[in-house]
Amino acid sequence: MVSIIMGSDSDLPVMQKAADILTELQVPFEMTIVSAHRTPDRLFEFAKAAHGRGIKVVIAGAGGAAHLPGMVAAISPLPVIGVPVKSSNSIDGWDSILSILQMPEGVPVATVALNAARNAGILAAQMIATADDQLLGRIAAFKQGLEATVLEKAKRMEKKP
Ligand code: RP5
Repeated sequence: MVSIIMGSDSDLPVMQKAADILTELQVPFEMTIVSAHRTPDRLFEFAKAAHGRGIKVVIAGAGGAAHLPGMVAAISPLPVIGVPVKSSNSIDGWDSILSILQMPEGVPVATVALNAARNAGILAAQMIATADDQLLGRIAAFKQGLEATVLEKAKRMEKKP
């Protein structure tokens, strides 16, 4: 249902976090490398075919001059969530953030924070959940878990002298 793609295997330590939360929320996904610059034909093939294969959302991560999410959004009718990656060729991460974020009108990319692949996974699950009540329930439970964790931490902090 979700396709996680990234420009290089060096993006995997960041992008794995999207896969982990999708696994936790029981959302089926695939994961592979598609490089806008090094495999442009593969990019076109992927983006043209993804919706026809039943993919509903694309999560695309890349670093530096990060053109992958924007190019997928240019070609595919699917929603694209972009993950800016602070890679070895990033100056400070801003290059990747701005390359993914500053899309022209008509071609949106839902850009998450730097390295925030976990949030990309959550957002993708939320998109899928608009047509899946059981998944919506799991996401609601996940959010309750976040609340419970913070309240527990607050209790512990308040106990300290
Ligand atoms: C980008 O260049 C990739 O998404 C990656 O973040 C970065 C570096 O790639 P490698 O040189 O490590 O393969 O296109």
